[in-house]
Amino acid sequence: MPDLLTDLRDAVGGEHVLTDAADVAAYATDWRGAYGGTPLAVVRPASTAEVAAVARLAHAAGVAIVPQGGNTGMCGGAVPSGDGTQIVLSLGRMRSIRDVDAAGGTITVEAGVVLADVQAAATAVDRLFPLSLGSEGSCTIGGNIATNAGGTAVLRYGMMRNLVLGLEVVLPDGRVWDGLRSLRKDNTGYDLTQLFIGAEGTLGIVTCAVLVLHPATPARATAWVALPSVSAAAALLPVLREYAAERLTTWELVSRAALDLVVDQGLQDPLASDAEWFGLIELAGPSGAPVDDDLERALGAAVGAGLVLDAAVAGSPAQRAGLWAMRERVSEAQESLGPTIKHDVSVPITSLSSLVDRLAPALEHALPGVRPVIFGHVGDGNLHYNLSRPADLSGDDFVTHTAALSAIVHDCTVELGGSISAEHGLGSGKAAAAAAYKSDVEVDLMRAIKRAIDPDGLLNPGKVLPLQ
Ligand code: FAD
Ligand code: 2HG
Ligand code: ZN
Repeated sequence: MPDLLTDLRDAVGGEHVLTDAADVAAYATDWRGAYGGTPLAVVRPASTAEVAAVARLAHAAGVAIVPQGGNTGMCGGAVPSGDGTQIVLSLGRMRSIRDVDAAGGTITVEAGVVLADVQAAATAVDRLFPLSLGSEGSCTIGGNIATNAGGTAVLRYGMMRNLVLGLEVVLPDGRVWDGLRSLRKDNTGYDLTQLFIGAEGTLGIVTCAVLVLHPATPARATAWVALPSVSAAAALLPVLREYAAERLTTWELVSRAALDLVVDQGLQDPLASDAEWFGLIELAGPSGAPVDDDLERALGAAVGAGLVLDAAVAGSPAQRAGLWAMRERVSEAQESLGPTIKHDVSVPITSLSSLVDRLAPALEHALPGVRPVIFGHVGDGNLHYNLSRPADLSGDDFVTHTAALSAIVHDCTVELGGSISAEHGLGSGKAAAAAAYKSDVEVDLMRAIKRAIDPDGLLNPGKVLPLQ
């Protein structure tokens, strides 16, 4: 493709079209090394006009584009195929915060802005951008929108789709849709903004977004609790809500196996408890909100009802950070056991304990010694039911069991009325499985939308929907 590469260099500048193996390596493989390929080139445009020019050129040449933000995704959505035919389009140079409107409660940011930078810009004007993920230091707003990211404050603020008012999107043929509106009400037909959210770069390339800012919540109260069971974790949610109402922002679960992993990494166990289940609770509110009292009363009621065995309440910002680390470091700590087979499932919260009770024996039967490392967003009914290899099995041998083990987890989840991807999306890794669980009608509708917007199938092919 010498002509295309020349044209791309003319469009974005020669130094921003990477083709050397060493230069493209970081863009070719995901952060875990679980998914990867070989790009034709990595192109790094700096503006919406440059993104549009790249899309036009690729469209004319019949070359596919894979949008990429921070490359922290879990399902291989941001990496190219292995045949050297696809362009990775990195939004990493589009890092401008175009506008902050504290009075109107909005912030307008380009797609490559890192989530933590948006949070900091909101804090600087005494507001809150509430999306909160363990990867917030490197994931981007474009990636958060494309995956409809969740995280640890969904209970109070919803998922990313609840935090987006307007979008600017480059379409597969290079046209630009300017939907950068900051309206709270707009019933003028199909909601295109929501269509692009969660589409994982298969319908358009997000270049800019208007996001919602919330009031700042400087008052925070945080506890780490030991629990008798998963059903107690589920039963605790209405108790916490009764005492904290909308001040409850976080209710997260950590299993014993997950706790042991972070303790092995040098973190200090906040409770010397031999319980099998633990949790992180956070309440937040405006300055002066009685979050400490609310938390104390909620924990008192929970202990009285036998739902909490023991609790440690953070007495300082450092202690709070220590409690949060027990939850946020699990994902990274599990990598120390070798390759992880990840599952990101959700079920109605009242079915969580059935899910856990059914899966343990079924997985042990399928692969004796397999180690579940379970954690996640229990308040949202969302568990990361991750698996590590049996001690006597190599990582390479372990991953050959992926299809069989994932089928057990996913079948059980679907039987309980759940979803096989709660917050991470489908990428290439789960596209076929999701299609198999959906009805023909649902898959037909999804394919019709894809064909209408990307008739040549040039935007992130094979992601979300399997290739036909
Ligand atoms: P990428 O990985 O680069 O891309 C993800 C998908 O979005 C790909 O399909 C890509 O093609 C598409 N895409 C990226 N940018 C654009 C764009 N501008 N336009 C169109 N498509 C685009 N996720 C959660 O939901 N909740 C969590 O709690 C959470 N915790 C995490 C913790 C850790 C330690 C890690 C490593 C990851 C975690 N994630 C979590 C997953 C991940 O961080 C999110 O999916 C995040 O939203 C991805 O952002 P990114 O910029 O890295 O996107
Ligand atoms: C989290 O909640 C992330 O920590 C990562 O969604 C989950 O590593 C995982 O499977
Ligand atoms: Zn998560």
